[in-house]
Amino acid sequence: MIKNFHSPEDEVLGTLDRIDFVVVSVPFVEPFGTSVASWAVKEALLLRLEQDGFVGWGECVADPDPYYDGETTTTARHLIRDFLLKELEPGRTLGEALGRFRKVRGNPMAKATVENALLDLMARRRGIPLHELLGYEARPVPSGISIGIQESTGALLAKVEEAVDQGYHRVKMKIMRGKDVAWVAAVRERFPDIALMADANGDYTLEDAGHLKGLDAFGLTMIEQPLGYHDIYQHSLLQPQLKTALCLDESIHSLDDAAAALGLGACRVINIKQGRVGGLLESIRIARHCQERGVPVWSGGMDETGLGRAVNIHLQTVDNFSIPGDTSETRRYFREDIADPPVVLGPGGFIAIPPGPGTGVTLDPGRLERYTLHRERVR
Ligand code: OSB
Ligand code: MG
Repeated sequence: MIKNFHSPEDEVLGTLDRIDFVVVSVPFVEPFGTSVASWAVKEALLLRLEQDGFVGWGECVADPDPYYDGETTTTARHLIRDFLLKELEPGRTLGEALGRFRKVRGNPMAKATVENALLDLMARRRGIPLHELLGYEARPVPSGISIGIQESTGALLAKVEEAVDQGYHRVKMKIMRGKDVAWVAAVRERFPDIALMADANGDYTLEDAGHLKGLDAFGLTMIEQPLGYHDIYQHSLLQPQLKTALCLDESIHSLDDAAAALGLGACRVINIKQGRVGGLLESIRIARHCQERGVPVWSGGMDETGLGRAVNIHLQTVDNFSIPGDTSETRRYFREDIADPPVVLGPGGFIAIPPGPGTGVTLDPGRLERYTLHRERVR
């Protein structure tokens, strides 16, 4: 924590001169699949806020479909345009404005988009990096890779080998019914010492507890979201039956959810996707709550473009982000991304914080134009 820092929540909002939505569709190098769905392109809603010649951007983590979470790029655009932007009255502090978002039920991804863009704008106005605006010192960020569902164990092993050779600090493999215990066993046999974890994206039920116990043999750092995508209670019944730590992803939308999960003993780790929990400030509150209870957190990813990826990197300067997250190199996802600089693994497999004010990334106008599906000027 930086000493004597001035909380962005106390900053008074001015008039936004211009507000735009840009929906982009950027092709992935290869499709990314979970137990639920597979995505061949990254479609993302971007929010652009302009004030006094400064520009702040926010990337919404919602997909165009409701296959990870109920929010979509379209519902987020509706919520932002028709309900959230009007709370940004000049003269209110950021904290007050975000407090007003509370009356809009749910929709944390839409809320995070606005918050992210405002914080980027504020940091750029002050000429400081986003992590400094949040109150945290720069530090190298550990890397982690999330490998989607593969066609065969051979294909999976090739992907894991590539990740290990590149120096990733931990490997996450997606699992699903029919591609689980034997697949984890195959990876563990070939790579006995790597930090390895499995993410089921909610593919199992409590009745599978006996089967999931089979994963205890492989020294996984954790199993992510084995049960229902909104569930906390059943995870609290599963956790005591397993040696391996459970980690919740989809079930955590707020500090209240995180507190319920810890209170019930539903998990021993939390994956914080800042977009899924309503933004960076709520993420920090969750990280603190977990830290006070000895529970580590890590930063998840939503296959973001370079913009959202940079936000996740800044977030990982916050205390208690003590486990490598899902932050991997840009070139895994995109042949051509809309933002510069790309994320690359530096010495020791660490990732540097993009230098400069705000998120530290800039959007390339030509590439942004090329991948734009839709533009809407709100003001
Ligand atoms: O469950 O963490 C997940 C991607 C899309 C939707 C859900 C998830 C993921 C990932 C990829 O695991 C994380 C990333 O590489 O950004
Ligand atoms: Mg997950």
